[in-house]
Amino acid sequence: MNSMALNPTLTRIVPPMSVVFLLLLLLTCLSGIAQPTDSIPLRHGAHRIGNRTDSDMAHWRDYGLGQFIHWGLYAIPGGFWHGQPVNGAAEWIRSSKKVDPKEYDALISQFNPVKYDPVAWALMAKNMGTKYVTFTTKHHDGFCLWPSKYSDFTIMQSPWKKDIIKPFVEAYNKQGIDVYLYFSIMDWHNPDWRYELKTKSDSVAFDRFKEFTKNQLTELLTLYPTTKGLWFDGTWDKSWKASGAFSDELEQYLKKLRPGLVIGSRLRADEKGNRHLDANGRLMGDYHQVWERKIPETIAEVKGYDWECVMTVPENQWGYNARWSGHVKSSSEIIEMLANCVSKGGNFVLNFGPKGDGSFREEEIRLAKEIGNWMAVNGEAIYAAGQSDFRKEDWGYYTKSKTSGKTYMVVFNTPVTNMLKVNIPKNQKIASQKLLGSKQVLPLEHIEGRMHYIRLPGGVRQQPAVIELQLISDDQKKELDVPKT
Ligand code: FHN
Repeated sequence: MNSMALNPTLTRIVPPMSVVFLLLLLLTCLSGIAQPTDSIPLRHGAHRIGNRTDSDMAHWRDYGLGQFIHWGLYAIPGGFWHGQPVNGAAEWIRSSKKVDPKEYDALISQFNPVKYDPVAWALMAKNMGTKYVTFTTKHHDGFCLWPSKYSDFTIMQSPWKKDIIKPFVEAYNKQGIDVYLYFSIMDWHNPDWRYELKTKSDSVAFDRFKEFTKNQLTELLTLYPTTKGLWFDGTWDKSWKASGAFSDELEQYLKKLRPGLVIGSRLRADEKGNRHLDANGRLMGDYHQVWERKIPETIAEVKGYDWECVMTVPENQWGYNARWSGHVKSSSEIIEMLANCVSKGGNFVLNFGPKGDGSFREEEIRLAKEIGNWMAVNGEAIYAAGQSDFRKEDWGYYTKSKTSGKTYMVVFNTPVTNMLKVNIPKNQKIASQKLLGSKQVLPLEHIEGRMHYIRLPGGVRQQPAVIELQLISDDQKKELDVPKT
C-alpha cells in the first residue's frame, strides 16, 4: 500500500500524478533552483527567477557606497610609454600601445611600492563612508598581486616580494569594510589564453587555461577566507563565451567552496553565448553588472534585478594615469550619482587608481574626504536605502530607508524660490520634515491635492542638502488630529 492510500480524502481529491507533480515542484523550490518557465530550453542559463533572498545578498544590497581599486604594473608607466602619453585607459597600455610583451612584463622589476600602506588606504575608505571594496587581484595583464603558485608573474617575482592582498584584506576588514576580489579571466600573460577557439590545439590550450583559472580562484578563496564575493572581468571574448558549461560549473563550484559568495553577471555565458542575460532574458549571476560608467535612466531599465554601478573619477581611466584628461568629476557630481543609484535600488562604487609607489593622487584623497564629510551627515539616506514611493522631481532624488521607513530628499537643483515641490503618495501625510544634520524643521505648505512645497533655507550650498521626511498614513494623521480630552 502506498502512503497516499492511507489518506482517503487526499486520494479522492488529488489524483496521484498531480501529487507527484506537486512534490516535484516543491523539491525544485527547496533545492533553490527554480527553473524559469521559459520558451528556450537552456542547461546553462539562469538558475533562479528574480533576486537572491538570503542574508548575504541582503547585506550586499544595503551597502550603498563602495570603493573600487585598480592597481597593478600599469600604474608604473601611468599612461605614458617612453615619455609619450598614450590614448585610452592606462591599464590597457600593453594592448593599446602594442607594447612588446617582454618589455611590458619587465615592469615587474620596478614594482616596489614603498608607500603602500593598506592601513591608511582602509582608513581613507572608511572615512569616505565605504562599506565594501573591490580590489584587482589580477587585471588583464596577468600580474598577480598575491603569491600565486600557479603563475610566474606575481608579486613574489617583483622587488616587493610580499603579498599585497593579505594585509589589504586584514586592514579593510578591521575597518568593517567587506572585501570583494576583482579577477580578470582574460590573461594576456598566460600563453594558454585564447581569444577564439579556432583549432583543436586552441581548445587543448584553453582547457589548460580553464584549469589554471579554477586553481587561481580556489587559491584566492583559500588564502583570503573573509572574501565576500568575486568580481569578474575580461569575459567578453569568443573563447569564454563558448565556455558556458565551464563558467556555470565554476560558479557553482566557487559557491560551494564559499557559501554565500556574491558573483555578479560578468562571469557566465549561456550555451548560446549570451552574457549577463540568458537567451530567455534572465539574469545569470547575483546582480546585474552592465552598469559601468553609466546609470540607468529609469528604474524600469534594471528590470527588478539587484545592480551596481562602477564609476571612474575622470573619463575612462581605471588604473593610475598621470595625465587625467577630459572631464574630472567633482565630489558633488559623484554624490549626485550615488544618490541617483540608491534611489533606483543600486549600489554605487567609485574607482581609485593608486600610483606605482602605492600612494594616492591628491585629487582622489580630496574627493574621498569631501564625500566622507557629506556621508558622515547624510549617510542614513544612502545605507540600507532604496527606491521610495514618491514621484521623481526636478530638484533631485528620493531615497527610502529599509530600516526606519523614513524618506529622504537629496536636493541637487535648488530652485531660486528655494521651494521644493513634493507630491505625497496616496493615503500618506508628512508628519515631519527636517534638514539632516541640523535637525532644523522646514516650512511645509500645502498647495493642492497631494502637492506641497517644502522651503529650504536660502544661501549658497557646496554640497546637496538632505531633508528627512517622516510619513504617516492618512488614518494615523486623523487620529493625531483628534483633540485629546
Ligand atoms: O577592461 C576593463 C577595464 O580596464 C576596467 O577594469 C573595467 C572596470 O569595470 N572593466 C573592463 C572594461 O569593462
